[in-house]
Amino acid sequence: METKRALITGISGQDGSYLAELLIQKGYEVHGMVRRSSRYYIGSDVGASADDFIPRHKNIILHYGDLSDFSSVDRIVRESKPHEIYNLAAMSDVRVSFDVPEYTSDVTGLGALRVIESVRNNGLTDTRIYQASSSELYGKVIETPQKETTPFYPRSPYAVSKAYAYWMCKNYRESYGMFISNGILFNHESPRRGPNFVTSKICRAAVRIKNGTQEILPLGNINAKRDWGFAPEYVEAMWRMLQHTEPDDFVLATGETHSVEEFLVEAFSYVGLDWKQYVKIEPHLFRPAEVDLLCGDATKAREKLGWTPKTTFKQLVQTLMEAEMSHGANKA
Ligand code: NAP
Ligand code: G4F
Repeated sequence: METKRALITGISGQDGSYLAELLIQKGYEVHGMVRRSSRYYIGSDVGASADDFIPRHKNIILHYGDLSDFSSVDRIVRESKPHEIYNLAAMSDVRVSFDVPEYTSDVTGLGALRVIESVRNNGLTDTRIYQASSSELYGKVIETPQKETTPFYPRSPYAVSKAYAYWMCKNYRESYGMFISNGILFNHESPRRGPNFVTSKICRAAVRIKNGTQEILPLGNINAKRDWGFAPEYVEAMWRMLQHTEPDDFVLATGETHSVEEFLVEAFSYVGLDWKQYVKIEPHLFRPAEVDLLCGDATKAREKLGWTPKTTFKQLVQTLMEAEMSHGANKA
């Protein structure tokens, strides 16, 4: 039987790294789009550069490219001829998207169009595509919990760009019969989370404060509530979406919501500290428009994909703190 080929854009990110590991385990040949500046987390190769990385994993083939550059997207699609594409690359920082709205629209919005248009232009009619959509689409929420039928109300340039990508994917599915599925994922975290996201920032600070190498933790809106899950479980569902009989849109979420303050309590109590003594609320860390509450209903994913999240909020914080305690010194 022919070896299955998958192309992952954003392979160097949190989800891309877990997904690459999962697909390798399943026997795939994995192609990844990387930028010159990309760094890796796959296996023990934390921090390896692309050039070093290429010879080490015979089933991972990295291609230099950029979602803002159609010629590179198109070349990578033609070279890899993937059975499955996971479009995970994005300018994924919501707050930063307010500072770089045009760039965010180009990469996070138009980037998705470049991927699906390349597949269409190259006549890859059997290629299945996963688009990384986001619970940020729900923004100023119309109903709680949010599910696939909940109307969108995006609240940031990032979310508006993801809305554009979501609708383009849906339109290509309906117009050209392409197999494109949107995963509407609520926040999911791991020890590989980028350092600017709030869970990573809090855990790192708690350990550093405990060790005496940091004094305060500047934060923005700690009243915001999120539905936080564990990233490795979520990438498994991305794969399931592309094995499903038909393309569709699926919410992935835990169904529980917790505030940033609750996260602080758990993380700081893990190292025996009172967060109130160290957190400084900084106006510049608030967003021009905030998403106050996200809480997802993943019933459809459970019923159609057989997917349920396993890690509870407390277990998640523990996992992140344990990793931070053991690896924190290397993550400066
Ligand atoms: P992440 O860790 O921030 O990774 C983003 C990836 O995109 C990185 O590999 C980055 O490469 C790549 N990238 C950025 N700009 C690019 C460009 N112009 N061209 C090519 N690649 C580019 O994000 P994540 O948490 O893994 O999330 C994966 C996807 O799911 C993203 O689309 C995100 O918006 C979406 N999402 C995430 C969550 C979540 O809670 N994690 C929830 C819903 C949706 P470099 O290493 O070169 O920077
Ligand atoms: O960790 P965050 O930056 O994640 P956010 O904005 O929810 O976005 C993440 O999840 C989305 C899915 O819902 C993804 F689509 C997106 O790509 C990304 O992965 O912030 C979480 C909450 C926000 O309400 C924010 O205002 O934490 C609040 N917060 C308070 N102080 C802070 C801070 N967030 C960050 N990053 N840094 C702070 O100092």
